[in-house]
Parts: sequence; C-alpha cells; structure tokens
Amino acid sequence: MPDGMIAEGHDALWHEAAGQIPVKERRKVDRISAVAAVVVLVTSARAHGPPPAPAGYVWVVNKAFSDEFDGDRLDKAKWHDHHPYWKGRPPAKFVPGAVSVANGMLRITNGPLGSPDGKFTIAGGAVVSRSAQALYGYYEARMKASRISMSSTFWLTNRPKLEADGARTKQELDINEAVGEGKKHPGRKHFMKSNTHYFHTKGGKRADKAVRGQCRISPPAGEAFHTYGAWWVDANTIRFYHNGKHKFTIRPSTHYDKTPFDRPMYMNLVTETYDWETPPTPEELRDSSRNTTYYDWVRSYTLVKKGRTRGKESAGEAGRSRAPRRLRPDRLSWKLVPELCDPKASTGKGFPIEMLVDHVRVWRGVKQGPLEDE
Ligand SMILES: [Ca+2]
Repeated sequence: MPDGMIAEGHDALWHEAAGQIPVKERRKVDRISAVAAVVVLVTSARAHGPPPAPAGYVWVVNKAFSDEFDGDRLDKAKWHDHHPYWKGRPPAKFVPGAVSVANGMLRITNGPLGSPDGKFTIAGGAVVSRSAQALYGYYEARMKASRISMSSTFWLTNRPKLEADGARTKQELDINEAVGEGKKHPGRKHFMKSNTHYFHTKGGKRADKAVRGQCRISPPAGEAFHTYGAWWVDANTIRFYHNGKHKFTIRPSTHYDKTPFDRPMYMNLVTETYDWETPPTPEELRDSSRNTTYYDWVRSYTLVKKGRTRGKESAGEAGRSRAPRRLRPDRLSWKLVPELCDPKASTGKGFPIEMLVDHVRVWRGVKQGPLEDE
C-alpha cells in the first residue's frame, strides 16, 4: 500500500462526471496516469479495506503497522524478527530463522528446533512491531494459517503497567488466533477466533478477564487466505471483521477498569504451541506443504477528522507533500477519475473506493516527479 494513502469511507464518488479535459491539462493527466497505473497494480490486489468512516472523518494509513511484505526481506526498521519480551511457550521457541519474506508474503516456517533448549524442541517464529503506539483504529491482515497443530496469529498487546494500588495490568487484543490443523481441537480451523484479555496481577495472583468472540469461516483457516480485521473503536468497544464484513463486537471486561482498553499496544504476528493443544510431530513440522503461516499483508488505519489530513501529512514530511500550486491538485484530481477508469487499465471488475485514495497518492508524487519540470 502506498505511503500516506488516505482512504475515504465507502461512499464512493464514482458518479462524479468529469468534463472534457483541456489539451494542456490532458498531457499532465496522461503522465499522471502512468504513475496512477502503477498504483492501480499495487492496489488492485486489495481484498478489503476499512469500514465506512464515521461522518466527518477519513481513514489515514498507520504506516508503523502496515506492510505489504513485497520485498525480499523483513523491514527491520518496522519489525523485530523475534519477540523482544517473550521466548515462546514451550515446546515452541521463537527463532529468527523461521521468519522470511518472499513472493509478496511474510512467511513463518515452523520446524524441529536444531538444538533442543530445555523444554523447547520446536522452532516457531515471531514478527513484532517496533512501534508500541497502536491505539484506536482499524487493523487488518490477509493471512493463511499453517496446517499443523500450532497457531497462526495476529494480535496486539502492551507492556504491564504498574497501577497506583501496586497491581500490574496489561491488555491483549487477539484479532485472530487460528490453528490450521488441531489435534485436540480440530474444529477450530473453521472459525475466526478473537479475544480480549485484561490481565491483573497482584500479590502473586494473576487474573485474566477474557471476553471472546468468533465467527465461522470457509474454507478452513489453513486452506485459504482470509482477511481478519478489528476496528478498535474506543476503550470499551472492538468490532471484528472477516473478509471485510462485520461479524461480531466485543466489549472487554470492565471488572478492574471502567475503560479497560485505553492503552496503546504493539503488534504480533507469531506462531505458538499451547498447553491445550498437542504439539505437531517432527514429521509434520518438516512437511513444507503444511508447516508455514503466510501473511500477504498487514494494513492499519487511524481515523482523522476531515480537513486535518493535509496538515498532518505536511507536518510529518516537513512540507514535502505539497504539490506545485499551478497544478491545482484540488481540481485536477477529479479529472483523473475517467483516466483511472479506462477499461484498458482496469481489472474489469471495477475499482474499489480505495482508488480515490490513490488520487491523493498521485498528487503527492507530482511534486517529486517529472511533472514538476513542465
Ligand atoms: Ca503482499
């Protein structure tokens, strides 16, 4: 997904009729279209996006938690290839060697651990965001679970907080915790499994106030890519989405805190073994047709009040995002629409609303591109 992309809600403006484009403008448009075509290729693979933004707001990409995994290695500026705070749950240990990026995918390939380490005999993997500032917003991943009795996960959590009464608290938002081929729980693969945990530890006693949610999915988690999303609306409300459709809403426990989910978190894409599930055998772990979890992309967005996005962007880029005044991007962007709807450039399926977003991207490119020389 292009950086700085702005997504409107689903109220498309496709019927906005564009008038005849003057020749002079047309040249610009043609050149812009070349840029736009590249963007189209990138975004035509979009399976889903955020739900409609509330009136007066737009979704803005949260870059720290978004990645298409299109390179040939993990972006270390954005992610750890291990878990900075957790070795893993025995018998699976998080090993950087399990993590790779290829063919547009982040892959976590589980296997037998080369050298057993105490209780650890299995190599799993963890990709953890460097930023721990994920708060309210939309978080979405397109992924396919492995088909072994380890999990394929997408979740957020934070570090423990010391409360005034001496308790330590932390929260966890599990958007999806799939097991593609369970042994004790073979039916799990048919569900998107989500959860919210409020952990409270005091005087050596640890309590977990969990509120779960789930929905049925088909095909099973390990047999196809699915898009799992969560709209963290506020401290008490999280809406969950499967393939772009709202399926259920969780209101986290308020047993210890009236506003339980109001602290920022970091993101986790990890594979785990559990005490409630039988671990895979070495043979299963060596089977490359089933031992790998695939993440096509992770995309995250935050809501920003309309009219505040431009200032926000230029503030973040020291003014670099401002297009040359004579190009009048606020007008010309609408003239771009018929160009982008050219059947030759389209997939034939019509463009999703996200195309509007790309116009914004195009205009940001204008300043640094060849058009500036005209
Ligand atoms: Ca990808």
